[in-house]
Amino acid sequence: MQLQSPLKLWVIRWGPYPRRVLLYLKIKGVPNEDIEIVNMEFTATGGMSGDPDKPAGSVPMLQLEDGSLIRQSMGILQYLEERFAHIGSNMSGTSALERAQIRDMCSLVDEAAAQTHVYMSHASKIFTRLNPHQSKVEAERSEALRDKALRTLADWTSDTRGFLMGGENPTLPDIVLFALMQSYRVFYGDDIGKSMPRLEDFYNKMSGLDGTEAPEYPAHMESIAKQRVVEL
Ligand SMILES: N[C@@H](CCC(=O)N[C@@H](CS)C(=O)NCC(=O)O)C(=O)O
Repeated sequence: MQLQSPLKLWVIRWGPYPRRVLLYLKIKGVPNEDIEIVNMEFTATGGMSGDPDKPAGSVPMLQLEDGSLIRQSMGILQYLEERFAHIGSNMSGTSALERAQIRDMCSLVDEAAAQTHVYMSHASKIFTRLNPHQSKVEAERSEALRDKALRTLADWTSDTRGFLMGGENPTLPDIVLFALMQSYRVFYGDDIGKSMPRLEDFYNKMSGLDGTEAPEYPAHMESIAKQRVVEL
């Protein structure tokens, strides 16, 4: 008899948001058999292929045993933290204060991630077809807003080194910030966080952990992603 996986997770392995969840599963040490991972890919027209049964919407997307869906990476991470509370180290905080601080940091990383996406949608050649109105002004504006959020995070954590909460183990903001920085540094060739020593120190610390190696990016997309729109 074939055993059914209890949880189903749709991802694009190299996408910055699905990377959050895949990194989490690796670092947390969730056994492979506890979660079925379904790989999707972008199509040339910006859609997704790989599983015709995937419900509409972005990835990552998590489906529970009863068919319920969790559709946002932060919701998924929060759910997995409760579901796998018995595995690995706690990553969501062990007191009201820690949980609030971790949430604060994740919100700030989400702000930085949204601005980074807007920035790249104006700056990288990979978005020229999807965004025919690429603009130097908009690129610079969103890059500045991204850096403001990242600098705030660096300031909040200036009295710690390594992981953002300063402890022995990574927590959720480490996972989401690293997924963002690694994706944009490696896939887009961007220098995100390079001028901020606190974040550079964080990035080096995370890079030393097992399971944080960069994923394989589709080569034909990576070379276009690294090209900047001429007039920028
Ligand atoms: N806020 C969402 C963002 C997810 C997202 O934008 N995922 C990208 C892949 S990295 C995607 O699925 N894009 C295609 C779409 O939105 O249909 C989250 O945190 O999960």
